[in-house]
Amino acid sequence: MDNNDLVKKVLSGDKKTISKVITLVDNRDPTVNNIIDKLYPYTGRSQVVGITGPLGVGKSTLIGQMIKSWSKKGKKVAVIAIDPTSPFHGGAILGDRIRMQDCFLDENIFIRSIGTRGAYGGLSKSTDEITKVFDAAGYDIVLIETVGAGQVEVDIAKLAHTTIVVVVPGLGDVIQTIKAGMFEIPDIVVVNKSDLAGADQLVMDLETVLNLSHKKWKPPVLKTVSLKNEGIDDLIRVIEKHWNYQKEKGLLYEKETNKIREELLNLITDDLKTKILNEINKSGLLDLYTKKLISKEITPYIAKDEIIKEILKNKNIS
Ligand SMILES: Nc1nc2c(ncn2[C@@H]2O[C@H](COP(=O)(O)OP(=O)(O)O)[C@@H](O)[C@H]2O)c(=O)[nH]1
Ligand SMILES: [Mg+2]
Repeated sequence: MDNNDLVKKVLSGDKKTISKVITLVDNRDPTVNNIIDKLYPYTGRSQVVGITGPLGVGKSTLIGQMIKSWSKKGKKVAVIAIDPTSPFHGGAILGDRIRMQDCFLDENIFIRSIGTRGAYGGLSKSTDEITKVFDAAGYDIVLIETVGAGQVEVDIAKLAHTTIVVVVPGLGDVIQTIKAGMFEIPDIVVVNKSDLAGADQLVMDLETVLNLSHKKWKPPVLKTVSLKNEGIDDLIRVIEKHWNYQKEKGLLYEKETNKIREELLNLITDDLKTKILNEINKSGLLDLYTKKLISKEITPYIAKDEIIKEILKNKNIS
């Protein structure tokens, strides 16, 4: 199958082909650039929702309920799980938790796990490109599950139109964490496992803290019990509300502009880096200057300047 056939099949929503293209993206196959370019004109319709939070707070369980609910409403939903421990991974672990098999058989739903190998930059690039594949294939919503941890969270918040942070009662000092740096990340905060003690207090504390945020949209705090499918419909309503809010205020356009500009810059700098490294390898200068450095014939910064000057001299880097 050539790229044109692949693209046609993705656009028609063919799950097998979508899966194949995602594998190409995940493996950073060189044909991907051309496929993404061909899909690009058909993107821009999906709502991208990031779901993040510590391991074990119930993100996957929550997502399992959300996608069932959406599917009943006729929405097409894709899930990208960037989580090595996600129950979406294999057959065996799925069984007793939630009947995820239902979801695999559901025409409206596509679940895909991707590895966390590679640098963060690489991870967010793959995630973004997989999102584009689902977007072009006609999925209304693309959910991205990540285990909350510093930079990944920030990257996903940049990618997503709506970012949901999931917390649970009794999990250390959630309030401090939110204050410390996650302040600007959530658009919605979910207190899952609200069947456990301390949920109401946590909701109140979170509301107090989040009210101090300078964001125009004050992140609502919602209680859920994902095991019992409680609070899910409210959550889905709020996600839709946030989408409409952003559209009405022109915030989607602003977000998209910033995102595209940053992506373009990343593509350029990645490519330039590769090309310059190739030039350096071809030139043999690295070996030469390493020797000079060892014999103290030269110093590091001067060596660096000389190599760059030499590489860029009369070079039409292409
Ligand atoms: N008590 C309680 N347990 C839950 C709830 N939601 C999920 N769990 C349990 O929490 C554990 C972790 O769930 P999982 O969805 O894998 O969490 P993730 O790591 O955030 O994706 C599982 O044993 C779930 O059954 C809930 O609402 N209440
Ligand atoms: Mg999970």
